[in-house]
Amino acid sequence: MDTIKTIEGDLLARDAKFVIVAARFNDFIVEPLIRGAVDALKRHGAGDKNIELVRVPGAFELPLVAKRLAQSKRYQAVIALGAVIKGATAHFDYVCGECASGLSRAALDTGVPVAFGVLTTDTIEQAIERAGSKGGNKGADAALVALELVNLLRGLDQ
Ligand code: INI
Repeated sequence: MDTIKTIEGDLLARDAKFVIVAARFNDFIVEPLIRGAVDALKRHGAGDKNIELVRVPGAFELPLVAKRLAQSKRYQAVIALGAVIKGATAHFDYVCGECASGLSRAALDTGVPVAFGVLTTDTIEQAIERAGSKGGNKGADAALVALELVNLLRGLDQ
């Protein structure tokens, strides 16, 4: 493998601009995801002026707004954050399904990376674990994926 040309994105933010789009629903989980994403971007060199935050009501609304932000060409990547926690009805399945497929479509339709930092958990405990406790911070993970994709796409253009 050492002898073949390999293209990978590194984790240096350089001058890239990022926008976080975050759901207010389950904000006690989403706020730590936002903090994790911002912290990860800053620790990899992004300045305050290169990170913006947009809030939407719930995870179902993330795709529309993520797509609009991606289309704006103002950002090199969009980081979508939310928390969908299973309830007693099928609502969870509809919100998760539309959110995941819509975010994927936003990226494919625009060519701008859209990181999927939306927790989809059976319980509140599972969400807490993934929002900055023993399961790490999925907001930070999503931010680093966005950063890597920005640099990978730049590498593919060269
Ligand atoms: N939105 C979430 O972000 N998380 C949830 O857990 C959730 N649940 O369980 O209902 C949720 N629902 C709201 C949804 O995202 C929309 O905002 C709403 O349906 C209006 O379009």
